[in-house]
Amino acid sequence: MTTISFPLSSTKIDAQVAAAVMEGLVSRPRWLPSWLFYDEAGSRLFDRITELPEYYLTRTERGILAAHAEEMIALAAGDDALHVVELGAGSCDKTRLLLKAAVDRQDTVLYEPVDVSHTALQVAQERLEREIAGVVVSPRVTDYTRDFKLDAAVCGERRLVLYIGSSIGNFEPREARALLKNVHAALAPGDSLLLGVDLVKEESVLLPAYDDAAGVTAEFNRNILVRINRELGARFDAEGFAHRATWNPAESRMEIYLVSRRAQTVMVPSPDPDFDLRLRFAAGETIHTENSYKYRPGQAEAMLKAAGFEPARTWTDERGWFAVCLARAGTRE
Ligand code: AVI
Repeated sequence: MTTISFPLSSTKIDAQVAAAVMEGLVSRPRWLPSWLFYDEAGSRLFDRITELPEYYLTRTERGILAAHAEEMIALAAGDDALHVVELGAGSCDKTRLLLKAAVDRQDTVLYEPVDVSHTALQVAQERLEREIAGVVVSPRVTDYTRDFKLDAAVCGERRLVLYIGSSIGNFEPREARALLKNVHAALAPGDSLLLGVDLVKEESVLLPAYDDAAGVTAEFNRNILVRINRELGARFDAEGFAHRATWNPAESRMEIYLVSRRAQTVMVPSPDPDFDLRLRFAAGETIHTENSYKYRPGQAEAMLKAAGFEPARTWTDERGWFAVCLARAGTRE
């Protein structure tokens, strides 16, 4: 393993990663932000998760979109042309269903995926332009969780923002409200948001979805330590941490942890060697890496209302496991 020390490679080190790690790992209880999962290896592992038999979310949402894409697009477009914006580069698979329905109505559709990852955007652009004639992809590299703005609306056009995949569930309720408010502020009357949320269900379904038999989610979780080793020169033994997923009914969320299998000390270098971190983990001590909130029926709509949207329609699957909500950013005069 190449060990990177701060002074030698400071230009390469993402200050945000360093700050997040330093803050979270010295806190008690210890934690790491879940965005750290998504380096290249983590994004690939997440793609594998979406295909696992236990991970019902992607499959269920795709079923809802497949059944109702035309209606969703028709409601969002009204009599205007639709311009589709997606937060996150998106799984082309699900987005394709909506873009296909839009192209069937209006021949050409402008699709603007917004993501921090230039690579993810490039992949989405190549795939979608190749696979759906009439889709013009205009990628935007931005961290939409910090800064979300859109160009002024064109006359005769309505924007539809897609925030699907239950990504909103990885934000704390306060952060989720703030994010939705920002999206609302960027939209004009007549524009809409399509939001995918995972719903509360039996623990016997939730637990395996976040702790699969093949161990892919465990690898995804441990990859956060592999990333910290690579990017910050830390010395985590990733296998020295077990994966744990628990359902917290009081908070209505799945919680994901890394659990130290033994007492161990881990070195994390700092820019000044005098301040290198020596993290002492007791056997059984945890690092909280993710929350995944599950909503009760009606809760997502209430959150959308609180952010200024007018919920228009919600679609669910037969089992009531997942919901896709369409909400308007006000009515056009
Ligand atoms: C990306 N996000 C919606 C996933 C979820 O279900 O919360 C991330 C994930 N974590 C573990 N498995 C999947």
